[in-house]
Amino acid sequence: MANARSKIASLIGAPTDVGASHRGASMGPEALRVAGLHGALTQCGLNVRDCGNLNGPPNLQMSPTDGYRNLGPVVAWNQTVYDSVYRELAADHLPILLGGDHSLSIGSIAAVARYCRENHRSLRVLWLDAHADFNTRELSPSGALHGMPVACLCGFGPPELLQIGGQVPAISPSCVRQIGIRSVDAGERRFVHEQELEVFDMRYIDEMGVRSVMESALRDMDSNTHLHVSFDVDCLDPEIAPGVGTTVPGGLSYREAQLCMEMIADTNKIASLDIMELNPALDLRNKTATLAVDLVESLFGKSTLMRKPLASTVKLATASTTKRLATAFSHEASVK
Ligand SMILES: [Mn+2]
Repeated sequence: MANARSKIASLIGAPTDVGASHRGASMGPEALRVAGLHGALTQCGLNVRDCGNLNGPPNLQMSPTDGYRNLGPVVAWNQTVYDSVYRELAADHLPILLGGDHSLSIGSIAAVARYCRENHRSLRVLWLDAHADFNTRELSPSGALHGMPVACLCGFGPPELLQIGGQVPAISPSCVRQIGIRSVDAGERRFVHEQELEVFDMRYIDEMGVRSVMESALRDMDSNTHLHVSFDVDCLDPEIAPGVGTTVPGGLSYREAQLCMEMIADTNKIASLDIMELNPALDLRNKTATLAVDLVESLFGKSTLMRKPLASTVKLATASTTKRLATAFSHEASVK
């Protein structure tokens, strides 16, 4: 199977914030481009193709109807995202969705799920986020759909959104691993437990460290696994990533996020990606976009690793660690 770095990566801009509670994420795709995403991915060895931006209805900031805000526009945008992501997957490309608010991952992951069903691939979704995004209209005070995408993908939400991928539910909670979570309200927490979502929250990361968390989150994948990463920039600590609509203190540090991305890269299985919730209206001189691009480079194999392979380290390491070290050492030349 071809690894990520020999593929065509398709950048798909989805400039909208119809699912968000604050405006501004609609400018995310352009900020990522300005921060040099195309060139950075090219440096990582990907053959990058920018598909431009998708079109959809404007954000009229309607007040919630039947518990959902802007439902019609959110459905229209997700349908467009779904079609576009599916088209790129079917062409054997690696789609990279540039959000846009996180509700658009419904369309993106529904497309990935369909592609996996049709090609007999198993799916693993890594959901990097401060929030579980597992709200329903009964649980959500705002009705903003960017708080509901994981629930929708798992079959809980408005039928118009659930049916986008042609199968309800689009995915099972068992293929999801959530990382960086630190803001979940009581009702949502109960629902996450009920549905047995696997969540590695910040407390768990504090206690166990990123390495152990990522080893668990990436466990049990094989050569048939399609790894999708849904990267909500608000998983990062607001001190380093202020440009998001819903900042929550206590997020991933720069080093923690780098290790997380590098360990994903080491699996060589990433086959689709969402970069979501970047809000340039709240950013400082495009700092958060630049950081997001930096982390995406690591996600596709750029490593800051300096150490040389020590015989004793390799001897003590487990088989999987040895493989990871070997992969990491092969990128030594690209140290920045
Ligand atoms: Mn999110």
